[in-house]
Amino acid sequence: MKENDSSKSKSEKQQDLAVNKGSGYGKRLTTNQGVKINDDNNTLKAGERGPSLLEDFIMREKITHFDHERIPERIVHARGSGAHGVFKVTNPIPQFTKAKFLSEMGKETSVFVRFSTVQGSRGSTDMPRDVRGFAVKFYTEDGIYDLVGNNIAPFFINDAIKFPDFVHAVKPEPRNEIPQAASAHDTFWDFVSTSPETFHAVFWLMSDRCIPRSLRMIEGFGTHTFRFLNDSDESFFVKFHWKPVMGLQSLVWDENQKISGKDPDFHRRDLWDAIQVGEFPEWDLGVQILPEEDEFKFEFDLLDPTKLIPEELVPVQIVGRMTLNRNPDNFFAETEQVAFHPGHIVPGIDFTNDPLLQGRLFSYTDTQLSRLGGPNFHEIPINRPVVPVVNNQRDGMHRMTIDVDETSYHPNTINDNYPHQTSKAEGGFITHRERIDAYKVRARSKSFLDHYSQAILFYHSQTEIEKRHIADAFSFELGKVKRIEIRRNVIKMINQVNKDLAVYVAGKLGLDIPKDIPENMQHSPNAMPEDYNTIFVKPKLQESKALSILKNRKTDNIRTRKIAVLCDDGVDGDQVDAYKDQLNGEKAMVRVVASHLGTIKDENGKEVMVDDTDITTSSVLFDALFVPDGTEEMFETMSSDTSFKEFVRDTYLHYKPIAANGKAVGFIKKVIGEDLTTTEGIVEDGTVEEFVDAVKEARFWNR
Ligand code: HDE
Repeated sequence: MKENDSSKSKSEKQQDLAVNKGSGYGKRLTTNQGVKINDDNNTLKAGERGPSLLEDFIMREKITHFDHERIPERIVHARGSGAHGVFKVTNPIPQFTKAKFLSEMGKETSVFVRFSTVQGSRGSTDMPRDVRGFAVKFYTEDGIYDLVGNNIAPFFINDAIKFPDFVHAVKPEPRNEIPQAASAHDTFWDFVSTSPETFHAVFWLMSDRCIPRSLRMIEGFGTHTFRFLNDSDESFFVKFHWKPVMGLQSLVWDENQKISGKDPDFHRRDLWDAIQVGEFPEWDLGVQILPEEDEFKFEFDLLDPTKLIPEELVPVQIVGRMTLNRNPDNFFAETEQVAFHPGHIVPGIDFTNDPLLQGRLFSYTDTQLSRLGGPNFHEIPINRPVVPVVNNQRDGMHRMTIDVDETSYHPNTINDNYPHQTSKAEGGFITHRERIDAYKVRARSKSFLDHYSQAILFYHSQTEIEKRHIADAFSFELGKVKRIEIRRNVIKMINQVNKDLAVYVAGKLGLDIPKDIPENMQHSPNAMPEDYNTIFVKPKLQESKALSILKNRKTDNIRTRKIAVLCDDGVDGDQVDAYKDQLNGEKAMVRVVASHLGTIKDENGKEVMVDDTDITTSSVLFDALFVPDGTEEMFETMSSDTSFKEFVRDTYLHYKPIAANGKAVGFIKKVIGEDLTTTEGIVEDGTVEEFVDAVKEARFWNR
């Protein structure tokens, strides 16, 4: 519970207290029928050692309920973490939309957000290389609005009918259900190699964006082009963006894999802990707005969800800020039962004909019917709008509402025609009037067939370090693919994007170096393994700065950065205290790591509290390391312990800041050994301020 949250009313605080104690606090155990239970520990038996009796309604009720505790997990995005918060308008945009939650300065709307991975099961690791779902439910005064997006801008396919194929390909393989939560296997890359429309999103997947440091440090994208409608019925195209106030940060792949073993709940825990200590994660909601008449202005199609609109072409305007300030009270009731749907829109927002979006509009209600067991999932507390729900829908599985009206149809005379419709002027929902004059066809627009131009733009917008990471990611993923033909085909596709990258990855896979594509054949179907029904467009824009993480780094503070103080008996306790005080003052999270729990004795015999041991934690769970000075004996002990040494080495090899004082300088240099290529990012006998500056930098890539 947040003690520092002064914005809470007394009754909210009392409610918090009750929640903390639990709803059963101070009460008696009963059955589901309200009968007080006398013995909850023993089954009714014929004699103490005799058979159990069928008539034991208490035991049978308890076990029956337990047997049905699980509901089907989500088909995709099964692994997720949620949080409550508030969205506040900072720059209202009534000129573009009449949606009330966006058009009044300072207006606050409650939200619930669920972040997720895509591929793995509900119990899978938080740490696959994977897209993160970023779904936001706004409880607006006009009803529920759901913005169900991802942390990557493009999607993998551009027609809904391909979604089951895409998901089957990326999920564990059907015969042995291997691998869990990983795209590094044959069926995924087989799909990629036969569906080049995936390739732009694949580049995002291979980039550092899909191994984030924290869910608090990811961007969100609505992906599709939506519509805004203002009070005068003018329509604008809009793309939604969430920009994390903390900036974007990622892990390195080796570190990411190790975290997956050391703490598979790493992201869930990080989000929970930050909110719990009052370090509330924040995002700005941005919109790219395009007038109707500009629909055909670009070399790509706005309706194609495998494309983004570069921010250089249409800038992102910030509308408001979302702050996540409360952890769920119950994971199942809220995070598991929340039901998002891109079709939950409010007046002022509307759809476009993006064929992926159109398919989603069918899918999300349909999936809740089997996942949440019937048509009344909107009555589950987390899904309820904050405005009254009044209509003639009745009954069905798990109906909570007790309808008392004489009629359940419209129009009627018996109930004076209530509930009745709402006029447009009074805020009734009106669909945008769009003229459609076309043949009914099963086809895809030719404007959707450019599969490479934005993959090229994305790759060219990265720094050299990020390009290296993409190259290594392709090498890892394709290296796990068993069928050589699939690897070869993907190399040919990479060659369409960048020759050097294709050469590097081919080298790692032991494949022939791809041939130069002659100038006049570049971006030509003839260079491809077969005709993929692709058109080749050379991107006009060479670079978009917004696409790189490192070009947009934020280095202004070290809030919530996790810092390990590695030491043991004999440490300089005053140094530990001084660093802890100052780093905690900067709102970093400092933990003392030693060889045993409890306390260690400093060189003067004073006790120092230990938070973790070198075997309960690991350097990969920290952002930076401080090794204080200490006695010769302390460094002898630490030098003879493999896990202490691994701690120091991994911190260095994962490019993270290190501060070392006194004898610790020699210790860390000896431990890092011949891998010590530069002392960049190592603060030797420096001040705490110098260390804080290094922690702000986060990584020192020149090592
Ligand atoms: Fe989803 N998607 N999706 N999706 N999606 C689901 O709905 C689906 C797509 C996204 O935290 C499911 O309630 C189809 C794009 C998120 O609860 C399901 C298509 C984007 C979440 C479904 C797409 C997303 C889902 C599974 C192609 C980003 C998790 C459980 C036509 C812009 C929401 C559920 C949460 C969940 C279907 C494509 C994001 C099966 C058919 C594009 C963040 O209905």
